[in-house]
Amino acid sequence: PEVPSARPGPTAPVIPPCPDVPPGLVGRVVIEFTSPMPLERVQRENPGVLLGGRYSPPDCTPAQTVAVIIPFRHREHHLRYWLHYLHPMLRRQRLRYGVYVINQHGEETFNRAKLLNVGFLEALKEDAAYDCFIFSDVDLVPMDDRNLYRCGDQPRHFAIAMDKFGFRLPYASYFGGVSGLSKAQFLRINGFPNEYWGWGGEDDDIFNRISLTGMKISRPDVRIGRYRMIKHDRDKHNEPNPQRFNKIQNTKMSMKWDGIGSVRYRVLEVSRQPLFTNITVDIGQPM
Ligand code: UDH
Ligand code: NGS
Repeated sequence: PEVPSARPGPTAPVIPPCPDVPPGLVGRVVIEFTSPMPLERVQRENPGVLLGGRYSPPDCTPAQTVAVIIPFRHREHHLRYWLHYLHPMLRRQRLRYGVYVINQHGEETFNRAKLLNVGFLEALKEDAAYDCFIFSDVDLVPMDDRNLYRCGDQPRHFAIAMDKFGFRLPYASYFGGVSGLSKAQFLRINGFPNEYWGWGGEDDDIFNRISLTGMKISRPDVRIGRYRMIKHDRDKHNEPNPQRFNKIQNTKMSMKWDGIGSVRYRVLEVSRQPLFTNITVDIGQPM
């Protein structure tokens, strides 16, 4: 018997895969942090972004689903600029994405890498389709939309030419600011360390994990990977961690037991805002 062929009717439009090079990128973008940036304005300018900061291009089907994870505490004013510049850029890049702000509860010592581990797990709880994770500081805005926020066959470092470093790497193994790993790459390095409390070294530990598992870091062209950082003073409760120099000598051992497999935390609130999902979490304190 003949099987009737499925006909694409008016109710089932066929959406083609997104092209490798997104059409309509503009290249260099002017970035400044002087005029005030009300959230209502950012919301108004990004009507296509759905509750929780989710977006999917209307005209093509992306190959990946990207979770953007931001470690956070008391930086609302930076977040408004970040959302203002990044949402339009990510839309132009034709990404299917969601934005997750991982807000450390309380006033204990800040722990950036542990918050990023929480972001990985909590984003996957929201949507098991996430297969690419971009980890971004809240104060870093790309100056060129050709710096595509997606994952490749090696872990990617995006923030390679920051204004505060004279638009180049401060040192060859620098992996701070903005980075991206596929789900498989992230699991291969047992995620990020949970035991770097306070400022510094956690990005170097992540670099070590990547090298120790035989992966190589991929980076954009230095003319494209340019960033502006929003100037700020040192935060309270994020003092330089005096243990960081010792700890980064020990990654080969510590990564076996300290990572995504051992992270302990308590989610206090998940709140879907118009432009991002806010996850407030108790991550404890240094032992
Ligand atoms: N973060 C917060 N709140 C904090 C601390 C850190 O949200 O209290 C997040 C935020 O996403 C930030 C990231 O963690 O972008 C990295 O922390 P950081 O901005 O403190 O690190 P950075 O190296 O600055 O940029 C260190 C202090 C430099 C002081 C320079 C004074 N001129
Ligand atoms: C290194 C830190 C990194 C830090 C980088 C840039 O010394 O965590 O400086 O810092 N490593 C250690 O302390 C072991 S910055 O100039 O942005 O303040 O990311």
